[in-house]
Amino acid sequence: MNRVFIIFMGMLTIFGTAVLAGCSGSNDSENDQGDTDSDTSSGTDTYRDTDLDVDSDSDSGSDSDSNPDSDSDTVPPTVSDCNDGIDNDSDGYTDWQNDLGCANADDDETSGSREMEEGFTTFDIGADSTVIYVSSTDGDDDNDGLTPDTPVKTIAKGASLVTDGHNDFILLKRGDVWRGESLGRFLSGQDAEHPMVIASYGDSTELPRVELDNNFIDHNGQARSFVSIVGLELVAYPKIVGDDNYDGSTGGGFRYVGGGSDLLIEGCRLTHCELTVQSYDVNHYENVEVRRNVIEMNYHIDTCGQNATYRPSGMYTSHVDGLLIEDNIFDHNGWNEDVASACATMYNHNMYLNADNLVIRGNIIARASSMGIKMRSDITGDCDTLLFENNFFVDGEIGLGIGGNTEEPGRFSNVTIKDNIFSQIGLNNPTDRNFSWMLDMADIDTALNSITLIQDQINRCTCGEMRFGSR
Ligand SMILES: [Ca+2]
Ligand SMILES: [Ca+2]
Ligand SMILES: [Ca+2]
Ligand SMILES: [Ca+2]
Repeated sequence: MNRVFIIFMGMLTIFGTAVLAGCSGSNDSENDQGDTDSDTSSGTDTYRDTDLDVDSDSDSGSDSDSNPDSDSDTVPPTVSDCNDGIDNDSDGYTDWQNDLGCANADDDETSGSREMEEGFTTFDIGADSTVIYVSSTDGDDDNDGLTPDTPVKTIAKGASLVTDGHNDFILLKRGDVWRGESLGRFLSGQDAEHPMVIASYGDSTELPRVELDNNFIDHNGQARSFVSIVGLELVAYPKIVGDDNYDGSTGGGFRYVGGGSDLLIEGCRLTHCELTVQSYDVNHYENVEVRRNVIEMNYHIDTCGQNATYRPSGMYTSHVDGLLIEDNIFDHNGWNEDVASACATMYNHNMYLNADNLVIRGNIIARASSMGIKMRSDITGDCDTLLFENNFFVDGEIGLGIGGNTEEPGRFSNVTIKDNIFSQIGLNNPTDRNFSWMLDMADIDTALNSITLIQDQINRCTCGEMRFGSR
């Protein structure tokens, strides 16, 4: 939580210095609901490009050794289960460096509910679990990978040592860096309570960093279930300006195009990557959780002039049943002002979503090319039970958009929008369309009857307008 909190505070500092400006009117005669694209949100969509990256630095790393600095004026940490050098729960793993039951250094070593673990997802190693250690600095693919002293080197080798359908763990050493590795379709875990886990180990407080030139995992039409990805930094290096292999267009992220259930991505930092979850053909995604991640700076070259050829967003979903998007930071997806041809367009958003039983709460949603969240459906009865709660939206030209594109009735139902803050929507106006709308509800008259919007809830906006009804 500290890492995310630090980033959060940094963002508040940035936004705190911004001047309230650019609250221009919003009457553009043209289509405006963001997107008029032809790519439907139906499940058989074609692959959408995922993009990559920008900033290459990793998180702030604090001193993690066991000897507190003598010149520190901070209070030494309290000795607790997760920093006492003892395997308190006798599972063979000691303290936060190795025991995945530790939410932080002040915790106990057993895994509890998220409510008991400061909101984090923690894990107990099963009696039948295989745990594989992977280190780019210490590893050797001729090792057995079974201990921190005998790690393998490549992620692919690590993946070859766990078993499909098992409650196995691949742990990447914190602070290490891999480049050009990916896992293809990867595997499934045992069940919802016993997933396949990719997480981390070691003394460093830097996340393990994987520099991608392809999707880290690409279901590619198949179904994979019960997989948790926790605490990784993923960056698409062909989109890092200045990288030797920069091209501004290729890269990767997560391409969950296929189906499966109980997939978790938590505590990761995705830079220049897109997270796609798109049901395909006979497969369907259910119970997908995206929590406490930073998803930032996805873009693609050649998007100027409202070019719809490329649609880089931070996250794209299509026909997911049961989607939780919680406590994340989505920042500056869809464009990159440091790349001349990577313009903001009406087609690119922080989140571009289609789902049932959707919960989006506690997120910071900042500086989208167009919309912070765009909800898309073209089918009557398609998107039911949507909750948008306690999010902070800032900048972008539209905070939350629901509807548009087509005019089928009743595409969205049981919609609740409450306790959000919309701040300085339209501040930077990157698309030059002069919009500053906190909410844009278009062509969804049926859905509007079901929206719980103002009433006792608070939706505050420091800048911008709301627009309801048909265009
Ligand atoms: Ca301990
Ligand atoms: Ca332990
Ligand atoms: Ca714990
Ligand atoms: Ca434990």
